[in-house]
Amino acid sequence: MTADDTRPDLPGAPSSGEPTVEEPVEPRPPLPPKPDQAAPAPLSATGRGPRTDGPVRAQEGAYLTNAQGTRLPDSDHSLKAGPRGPVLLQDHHLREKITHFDHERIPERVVHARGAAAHGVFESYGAGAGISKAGFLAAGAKTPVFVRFSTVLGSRGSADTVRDTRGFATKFYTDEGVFDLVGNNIPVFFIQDAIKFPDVVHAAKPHPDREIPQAQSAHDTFWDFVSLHTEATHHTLWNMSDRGIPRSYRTMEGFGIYTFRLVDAEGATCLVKWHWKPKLGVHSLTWDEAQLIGGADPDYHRRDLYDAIEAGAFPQWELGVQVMPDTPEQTFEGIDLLDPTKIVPEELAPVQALGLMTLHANPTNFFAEVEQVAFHPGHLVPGIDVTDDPLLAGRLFSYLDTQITRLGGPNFAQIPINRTHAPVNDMLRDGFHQDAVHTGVAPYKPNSLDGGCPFFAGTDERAFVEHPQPVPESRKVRELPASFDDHFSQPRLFWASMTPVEQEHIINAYGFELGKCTEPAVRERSLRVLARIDGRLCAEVAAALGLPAPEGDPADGPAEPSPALSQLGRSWPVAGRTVGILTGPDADPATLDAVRDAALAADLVPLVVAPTGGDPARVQRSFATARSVEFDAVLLAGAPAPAADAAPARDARAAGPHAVLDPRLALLLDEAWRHAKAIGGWGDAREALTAAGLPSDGPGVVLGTDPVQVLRDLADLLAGHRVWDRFPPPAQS
Ligand code: HDE
Repeated sequence: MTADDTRPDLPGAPSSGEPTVEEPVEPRPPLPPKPDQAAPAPLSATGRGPRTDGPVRAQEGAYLTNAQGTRLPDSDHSLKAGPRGPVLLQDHHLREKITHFDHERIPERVVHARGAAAHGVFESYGAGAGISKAGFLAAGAKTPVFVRFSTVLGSRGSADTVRDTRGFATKFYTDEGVFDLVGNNIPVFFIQDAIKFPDVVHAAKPHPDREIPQAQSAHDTFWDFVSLHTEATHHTLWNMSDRGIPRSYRTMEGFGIYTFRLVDAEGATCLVKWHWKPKLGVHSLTWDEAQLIGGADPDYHRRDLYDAIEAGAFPQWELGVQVMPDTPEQTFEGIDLLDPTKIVPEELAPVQALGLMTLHANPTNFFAEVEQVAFHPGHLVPGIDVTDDPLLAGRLFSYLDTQITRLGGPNFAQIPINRTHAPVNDMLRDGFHQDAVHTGVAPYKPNSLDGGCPFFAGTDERAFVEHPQPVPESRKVRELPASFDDHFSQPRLFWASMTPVEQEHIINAYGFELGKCTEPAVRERSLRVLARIDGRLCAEVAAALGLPAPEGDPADGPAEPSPALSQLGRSWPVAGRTVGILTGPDADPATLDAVRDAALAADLVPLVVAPTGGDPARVQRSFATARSVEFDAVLLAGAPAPAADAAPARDARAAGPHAVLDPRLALLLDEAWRHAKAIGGWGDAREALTAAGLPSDGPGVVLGTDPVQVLRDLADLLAGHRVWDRFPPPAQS
């Protein structure tokens, strides 16, 4: 391996160079980062300059050193008194190596511990310039961003595809300081006051005695809490919908949830809700897929994000706002804008696009960037202000507080990924891990010894000045506004907005989750909550649990649907969607090349599955490693016969009498069918489908003689995400 190694394009390769089979022993400079990677900008601990020659990265020179830069002759053997020991205490290299290792872990985030992130850029359309003076919303402004997606409940090592809310946190490195938009993929929250956050998290986390179950809400303590605390109903319903199991981070919407106040250059204000709209549309897994992936590829969402960026299929979202007038009541069309359990339907306030975010680079080092990034809803810039939402107020305290434990002190803003791109001139001093060398002798104000520096800025010098929002005359209370008591009108709206197949998924999700609860009282109480959402939902779930369905409240009126909430019925770009191409040993290489080229031309990701491995540039999966859940659609190049390793004793999926088709592929096709995925094929594909027990003329099956045309037809089906009419929902009684 040499510094100039250029290797053939090999998606997913862990290294930027091509490794040799023999251990390299000739000293050489470190390999460069991979082309899909970026790193934090080359800034000092206090903002702009002094710049280094490149991004902030470690590892210099050819020789192994200790932390002080002293070269080392050996790192494999402790210093001993003779080959059979004892080990000597004077081995300072051993002690340094082991001591550092002993302290490699930091506390994981108390929530949102499991995440993945990428670098990107936000380009403003200028449409927000009239309502906010924030510089990054000016026409044509380009702002670097770092985005971290996450699940909420699981530990750092938990599976990606669990049913849960997803975090969607964006750090904008603007010229006026860092702006963090710390949102979720669900536009409402479980609680209306931050003081309840420890309660909801304690209820949702694993049971404190046995510490199970991991990363999921399907257990007694969660349903005990949410059935008693009915303001959680709306968020819980979204979790039980397909939104709780996204297909990909790339196909998730993001929401700021809260109402924010935007301020323009003249001081005029409006109230807004933030939205991220994915260019690829909003798509989800099926529950069966999500569970299979949890075992087959627990890193599924991470891998999907990193692979897409590596392949150049850069994920994109439009940032938009719903704009509402800033009235003294802070309500809109009867909806209390300070209540974080309420949405404003898009039909009432359309989302106006302000700019486009593109994620174009993967992190270089997970710990340094993804683990150490510290978001905070209080990182605001001039032109963006908060409202009096009691949930948001608690968050403004919590995020700063939590980083002090998690990142080991108050100087976490100096960690490279957290460094602002605006010059810092603060009077914060000292503390653990102080990275800056401050000059001056007067870190206080007023002073004359540092010439009075630093000085206050006025609004004209782009200072962040809180909007002087009047505070109504009141008295001290521990209360919420009366309008916050409405816990059911919006869950009813959400349910009414779902198509029949989406409603089926919700029924199934509640049946599963409550079926996992042990306590009859918890199930019964939860059914009472469902009765307030919809009678049929409640009856179907009750039937699944073998319980009688309680009556709803006759006072609950019919809900006006918001069609924008449904994920179905539109057509979306297929960029970055995966197509598995199932091939046998005698597949025609020229045909495969043509299909693969056509797939790449359509921005699809073709993954060729062959009986065994081989050249990883041509074949990405073997029959032994492939599973249907990796693919959004499947192509059959004929009917691949059972491979030599199709033995049940070696691979349990190989059971079954299959003479025509490899049994692993029969299972793969069966799953693809079950998950309503498009299936195409040519040659003997019809025989293969018959051998797998599937109808070759069923919905979403395209067979033909021209493989490239079959691929195009498959892509058309994929634009609707799934073959939704493969399984019509049962007739409603
Ligand atoms: Fe968070 N939340 N949260 N949260 N949250 C954290 O901060 C908290 C809430 C969200 O990728 C923690 O750095 C309170 C709503 C995301 O690093 C912590 C309340 C929304 C992330 C915290 C909420 C979020 C966090 C844990 C109730 C959507 C991951 C580690 C008032 C708008 C950020 C950390 C990342 C993380 C507190 C509710 C989004 C403990 C007290 C609502 C995306 O500070």
